[in-house]
Amino acid sequence: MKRLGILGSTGSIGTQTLDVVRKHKDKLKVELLSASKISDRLLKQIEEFKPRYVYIQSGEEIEGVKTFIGEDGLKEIVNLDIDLFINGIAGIAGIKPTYYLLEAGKNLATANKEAILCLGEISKDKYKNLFPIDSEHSAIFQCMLSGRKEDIDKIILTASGGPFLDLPLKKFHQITVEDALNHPKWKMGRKVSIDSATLMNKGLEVIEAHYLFDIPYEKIEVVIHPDSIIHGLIQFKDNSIIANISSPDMRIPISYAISYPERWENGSRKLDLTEVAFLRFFKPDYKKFPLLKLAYEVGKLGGAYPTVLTVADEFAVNLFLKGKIKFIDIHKLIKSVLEKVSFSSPRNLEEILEIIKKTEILVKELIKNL
Ligand code: MN3
Repeated sequence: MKRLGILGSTGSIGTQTLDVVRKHKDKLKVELLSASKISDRLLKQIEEFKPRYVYIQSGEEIEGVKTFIGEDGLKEIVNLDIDLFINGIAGIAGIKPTYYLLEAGKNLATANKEAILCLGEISKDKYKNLFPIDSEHSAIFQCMLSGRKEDIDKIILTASGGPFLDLPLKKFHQITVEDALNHPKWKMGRKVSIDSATLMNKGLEVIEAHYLFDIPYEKIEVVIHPDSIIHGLIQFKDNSIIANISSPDMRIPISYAISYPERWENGSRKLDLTEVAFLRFFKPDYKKFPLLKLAYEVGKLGGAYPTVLTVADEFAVNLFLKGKIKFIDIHKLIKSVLEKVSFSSPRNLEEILEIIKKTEILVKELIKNL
């Protein structure tokens, strides 16, 4: 039995992870469920999976189950007898859990790219204990199994292009929250859906790939692939390309992160290549999607900048989701934050948290001038 701890169990990644668990009750046991707070969905999950432990960021003890709460609880759960943690927390709230789990030497399957970016400068030595759930990085992880790292010519991350791939730039000022949440290919949470619409998601993934696989930015390429059938590719020095191909379904990378090196049935749809018929690839349009280009620049700067980018983006996306800023203001706001900050490279978690706090204060000031 593999004992699992699922962080963010009520979110998009968490519920799809539990879908995979339902199919393999003979091999998997949910030991810990975790969410930011108590909700009906969490209580239903506790009833169904009967975990030994529950962790919530805030709230009261839950009857009938050992409950860990808050920062102290977090430091305790990382030492529990759990074979694999799954981090499905959305956004920068995932930083501390990722940090403490890596410090405790735990196996961690993570979909939380924000934490990987913010902790990159201090924790990247420990990223070898990570199994990527992000579909592109799971793809690259799998492609890497067919060659030596030193023989990689470049890694290629594919992007669906999001809902506005064909929308002319002059109409971008009219984009509504509903338009932006309407992703054509993937079933995802709200933050990553907006990031996909701006292509910031792909920018974050470029930096994520740099830290996870220790590959220089010059060797990381993004290609728009609206069909979302190929998730990632590696071109080796002999010009042979290895690709990872499947229907777009997060249960595939989730189940692989859990079953590695085995491969398990996971409820996803089998891909019929004759149904796909043809595949399209384009270069990204940086005029329409300037955040992708900005992410490359930020990644190359390194130091505190990927953290600043992550925080500014999360803030800007939340403001857009609340209807407080326009879609095109997301880029404006992030860019002006990056122009204003100057931080030295963080050396520990405390310094990263300090950068986050100061960036949040700056964003709040800059919003007033939008
Ligand atoms: Mn992805």
